[in-house]
Amino acid sequence: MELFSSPTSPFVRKVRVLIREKGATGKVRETVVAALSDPAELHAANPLGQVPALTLDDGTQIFNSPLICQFLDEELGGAKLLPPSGKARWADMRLQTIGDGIAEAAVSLSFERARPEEQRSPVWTGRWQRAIARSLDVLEAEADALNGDLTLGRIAIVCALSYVDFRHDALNWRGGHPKLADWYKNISGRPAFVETAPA
Ligand SMILES: N[C@@H](CCC(=O)N[C@@H](CS)C(=O)NCC(=O)O)C(=O)O
Repeated sequence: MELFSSPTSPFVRKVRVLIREKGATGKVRETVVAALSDPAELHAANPLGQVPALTLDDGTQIFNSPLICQFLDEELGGAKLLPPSGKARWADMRLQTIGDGIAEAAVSLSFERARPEEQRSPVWTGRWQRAIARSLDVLEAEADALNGDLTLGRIAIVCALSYVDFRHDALNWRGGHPKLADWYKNISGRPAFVETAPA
């Protein structure tokens, strides 16, 4: 299997953390590509032109990080990171959706900042910042539920918060979110997170 990867993408990082938590680095080759340079190999793996993208040995292409993570959670064996069924599964998928949503808004802010100043949209910048702020408030209110075994949803939250640190530390996400900040501090010391930290 080949994973088209990036060292800074929070979506790729979810997949890379999952692989490491399962001790399966030997089963997935990681190829770094620059998505914005439109490499042909990435387009062959994902018509949407985004990382992460996974190509199986039989040529099957799997893309969009929640789908890749779900596939690898089953394929790589070991302890499941997505709860198998019922309320726990939906709760964890919801958590993953919040994490991915924060990451999407934060990545959009990064792309917007890279544009010439006169082309930036204050309207969209404000909407993305407020989406992040509201999501952080929800996570703070639900912080007690974040404790427990590592799950895909929790991985997504760590990857999103870490990306906000990496690209948007001026947003100071820890301000007003002390329980979330404590949880993040404890969990982000896991080797799989340390090894995949954006740089
Ligand atoms: N929903 C997708 C989002 C992936 C995504 O936005 N990847 C970014 C890098 S962080 C990318 O490849 N952007 C290039 C583009 O959109 O053309 C997922 O979860 O995999």
